[in-house]
Order: sequence, then structure tokens, then C-alpha cells
Amino acid sequence: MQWTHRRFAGLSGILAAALALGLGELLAGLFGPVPSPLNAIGGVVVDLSPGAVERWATSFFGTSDKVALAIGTAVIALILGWFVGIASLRRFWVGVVVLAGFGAAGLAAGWGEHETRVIPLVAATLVAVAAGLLLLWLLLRAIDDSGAVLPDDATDGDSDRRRFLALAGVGGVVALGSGAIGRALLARVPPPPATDLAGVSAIAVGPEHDFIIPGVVPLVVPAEEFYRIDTALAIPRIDPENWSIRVHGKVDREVTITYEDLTAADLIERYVTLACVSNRVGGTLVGNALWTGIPLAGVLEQAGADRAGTQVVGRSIDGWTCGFPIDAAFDGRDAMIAVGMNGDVLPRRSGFPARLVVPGLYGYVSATKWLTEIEITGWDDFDPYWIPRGWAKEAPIKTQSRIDVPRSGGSVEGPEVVAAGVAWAPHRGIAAVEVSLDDGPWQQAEVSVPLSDDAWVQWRVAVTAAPGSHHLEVRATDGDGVVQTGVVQAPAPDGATGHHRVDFTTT
Ligand SMILES: Nc1nc2c(c(=O)[nH]1)N[C@H]1C(S)=C(S)[C@@H](COP(=O)(O)O)O[C@H]1N2
Ligand SMILES: [Mo]
Repeated sequence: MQWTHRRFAGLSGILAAALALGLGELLAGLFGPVPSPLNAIGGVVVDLSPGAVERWATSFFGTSDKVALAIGTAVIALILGWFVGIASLRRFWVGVVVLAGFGAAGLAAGWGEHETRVIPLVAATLVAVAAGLLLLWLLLRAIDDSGAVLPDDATDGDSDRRRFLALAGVGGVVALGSGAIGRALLARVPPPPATDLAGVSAIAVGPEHDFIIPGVVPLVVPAEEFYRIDTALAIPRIDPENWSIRVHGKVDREVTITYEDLTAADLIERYVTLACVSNRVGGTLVGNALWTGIPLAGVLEQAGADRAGTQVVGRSIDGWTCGFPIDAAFDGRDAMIAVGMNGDVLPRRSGFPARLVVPGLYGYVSATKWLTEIEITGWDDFDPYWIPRGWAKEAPIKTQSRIDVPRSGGSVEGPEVVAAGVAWAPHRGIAAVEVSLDDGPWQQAEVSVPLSDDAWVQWRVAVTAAPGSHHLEVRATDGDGVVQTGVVQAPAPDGATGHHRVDFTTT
């Protein structure tokens, strides 16, 4: 009997926690200024976890790390709910205190988020916690009244047993339903407002640039297919009217740039390949796009930035930071504050209203999305987000090449096999690509006409492979004449090296 009590009290606690969480997600989905409790608490967990844990989580869960974090947070909350339910059976104040504590934690976690407004947040938290407590109280009372709810066959407990089950059923359905609807609403990010980025025209992409080979990534990757990497648990929904970039720190004069300033300026358009330092050899965390924006050098000059050994720190609206040597803004590469991608307004997932793009540097040191601040600091005075988490402070993109066809593990018709893929060494450019079949001699591939030194190229070559198993390796030579190393190195701390290899069979 004791065991039965405990078990159903635990279930009551789980349901109460689920209802509070589910309603919290629903209210966040319905009202923009209310942050999602799961995302807010998950964000705090990420902030508090050591770099090694975060690195492990991203490598283990890959780009589903955000989903894994939300699920993990929910599961932990439900497990805590079990114990809260048991403790509250005889001392209901325990439930009140703990659920109020959950609410306070959610409040604290959501407080600093940029979209949050305090009154809606407090109201939503009160509603969610009150609903959870009410359900807990009703369920526990049903247990109490019945003496033993289940599976006791004492007849006078019957109606209370039914009451418990009905309440539990309704509570569970409402919790699940509101949670699911809330998450679905949160995932729907409205498109950014259309803005005319007139007056720019990049070179047209022709067949000499893009070979258009089935299975090979397009030379200019559509925005919605572009890889996405960031720590944002919810994509910031910034209103450009209430947003600006503040340029400050070691400058002669602070400068504030509005969205109107940016879009009305003389914009440049550049093809630049972005790459993530976490990309494995042969991986897909790399992409090339046409970026539209204003040169970073002009902005830094306007502010009178101190150029003596300083760094440019790019800070996002959610607090994330990158940092790179200020020379990268002045050494001739097209470092820019970008407002457009592939001819359209920057999508929200890609950093709307504006982001940094610095050719030749990995994204984690250079490519701040949802940019709100540019701060000039001494090189050693500040370490941006990923540096204390174990990644290198200076991070030029390493020369890499990838085989897109034939697919690894695939089977193709022989003996003539067209192999093709991409190669990149942003800002140095690609001079040559070679392949080796079955450890044979290196053989030159045809390389596409580059869109710029900062953009990747495609390559293709026909190899002759008799029916059977084969493997193909690729390597590139950059514009400085340096051949891509075959030495295998993991992504941490400053980018993976090694040759991409695919195993395939011919028929
Ligand atoms: N605000 C913000 N900007 C960010 C990041 C981030 O976590 N937050 N991640 C960076 C990293 S690690 C990379 S590789 C690039 C990826 O840009 P993309 O998502 O547009 O491909 O964005 C960079 N900019
Ligand atoms: Mo990255």
C-alpha cells in the first residue's frame, strides 16, 4: 500500500512538472516576448558546461545537439517531478516550494534573453507554475481520499481512483498537447522583411564555374540548404527597427550603424566560402554563397579603430562572440558586414539583420550572426566564446578537398568513372586538384574557373576502374603552391586535416 501511494504520488509529480513545462512552451510559442523554458534552461546548461562537454555533445549529437538538449532538459525536469510528487504527498508545501523554485529558475534563465519582456515572462511563469501546482494538488488529494488509489480493490476507493485516473489523463494530454503545439510554434520563424538591396550585381555563374554534376554540391549553395552552426537554441527574431550595431572599444569615436544605414550604403557583393572548424575531412559543414554587405574596413576607419595588434570582436544579440586579428579587415580581403545572401535579404537562420563574413577564417572566430556589437580590444584582453572551450585563437581555414561522386560505399558503372567534388582554400585560392585511384599515381583533375579566391571550386576527372572494389583519394594545391597535407588531424583545436577518401565498387 505504501508503495502504491508513493508510485502514484510520483506519477502526479511527473504530470505536474509536464503540465507546467508544456504550458510554458505553449505560452512561449504564442507570445514572442515569453522565452521558452526549455530553451532558456538549456542555454544556461550549455553556458555552465565545460568546453570539453560541449565539444563532446556537438560531436556526438552533431547538428541535432539542440533537440537533444531540449529533450534532455525535459527528461531531467520530469525525473525531478517524480521525487517532488512523492515528497508532496504528506507535505504539500514541498511541492509548492520546488515548483515555485522551478519557476524562479525559468524566470532567471529567460530574463536576459533579448526578446524577453519582463511582465509577459512573469505572467507566463505564474500561469505555468500555478497550473502545475493545481494539478498536483488535485491528484494528491485523490490519492489521499482513496486511501490507496491503485491497484487496491477496496470499493470505497473506486470513485477516487477514477477521479485520479481521469485527472491524470486530462493533465497528461494537456501537457503533451501544449508542449507539442508550443514547440511547433517556436520552430516557425517568420521570414525577414523584404528589403531592396539594389545596385549590386556579381558575375553570373556559368558552366565554366559550376559543372552541374548530379551528386555534386551546387557551386552557390541555396540559403535554405546552407549548413547551419550556432549555439542559439531559438533563432533570434530581431526587429531591424529596434536594432543597431555599436562599434566601440579601442576607437577614437563610437559609431552606431542602423539597418537603414546598412541597406542604403554602397554595397559590395562577394562569393565567399564559409567553413566550420568542426568539419571533418569529407564533411558538409562548409558552403559557398554570394554575400552582400559593406566593407568592414570602412566601418573601422570611420570609428578610428586602434590597429596596433588589436582584435575585432563581433558580439551577437545572444552574447556569443568571435574575434580575429584586425589585420584581416585591412589586408585586402573582403571582410564585410553582410546583409544579403545569394541576392536576397539574409535569412534569419543565417544572421538577419546582419552578420560578419571574413574570407579565409573559420566561422567560430569570424562569422558572428545577429551582430549587435563590434568591439576593438587588445589581442590578449579578450577571448571569444570558443577559445576558453579549447579551440585555437587564430584559425585560418585549412586547404581541403572533398569527393562528392562516386559516393562512399556506392556502386557505379565502369570502367570509365567520373569523379567530382569541391576544393577550398579561402583567400589563397585553389591552383590544382589531383586524385589517386587505389593508391596509384596522382592524376590531375579539371578545376572550374573560380568565382573568386575566396570561393571554393569544383573539380572533375574521369578514372578507369575495372569491375571490382576501389578507393579514390583527393588532394588540392592552394594558390600559394602548398599541397594539402595527408597528415590526419582531428577538428580540434584548429581544423581537421587529411585526404578525403571514398570506397566504391564498379560493375
Ligand atoms: N551568433 C552566432 N554567430 C555564429 C555562431 C554562433 O554560435 N552564434 N557560430 C559560428 C560558427 S562556429 C560558424 S561555422 C558559422 C556558421 O554560419 P552558418 O550557420 O551561416 O553556416 O557561424 C558563426 N557565427
Ligand atoms: Mo563553426
